[in-house]
Amino acid sequence: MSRLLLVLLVLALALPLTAREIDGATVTLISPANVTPGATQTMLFTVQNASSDYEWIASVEIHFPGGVLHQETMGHEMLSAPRPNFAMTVWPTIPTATWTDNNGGYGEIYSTESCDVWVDWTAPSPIDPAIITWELWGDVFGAEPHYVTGSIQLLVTPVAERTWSSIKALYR
Ligand SMILES: [Ca+2]
Ligand SMILES: [Ca+2]
Repeated sequence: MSRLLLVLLVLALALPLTAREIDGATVTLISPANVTPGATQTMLFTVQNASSDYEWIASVEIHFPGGVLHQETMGHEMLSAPRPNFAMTVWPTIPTATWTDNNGGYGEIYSTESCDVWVDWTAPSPIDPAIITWELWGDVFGAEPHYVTGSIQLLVTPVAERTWSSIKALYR
């Protein structure tokens, strides 16, 4: 085999390993640890970028299993003001919360960063199945994938019933 062919073969094998991004970017639920059916609680997530080819995250979309989302309480961490520049929207019928690149061009969460996002959620009662799904879009820089998805299984804890003995115990 000629040296040129060998070099081309090595390049062909190596490139797919180094140019696959935003593969590995994730959304993780930080709190609450348990979800109470019917209660309104602040859902706090971390969005973690993991791009090795400098692709930045442009949009975050989180789908909830029913219930009501409250757009007025949406927020996100500031990484390097005024970034990230996100438009925050709730789509009630799905229900879905979105943080979307508000100024076009490159994305808003750089390739080594993580960024907290949050929204208040009134959980349905009962909540079944209790699975949140998420989607992340990159700014389409370099190699695919520019879009990744995942899911989060929620722990659902019903409100404990107050018994007479448990109420009396508060006053002992
Ligand atoms: Ca942008
Ligand atoms: Ca890329």
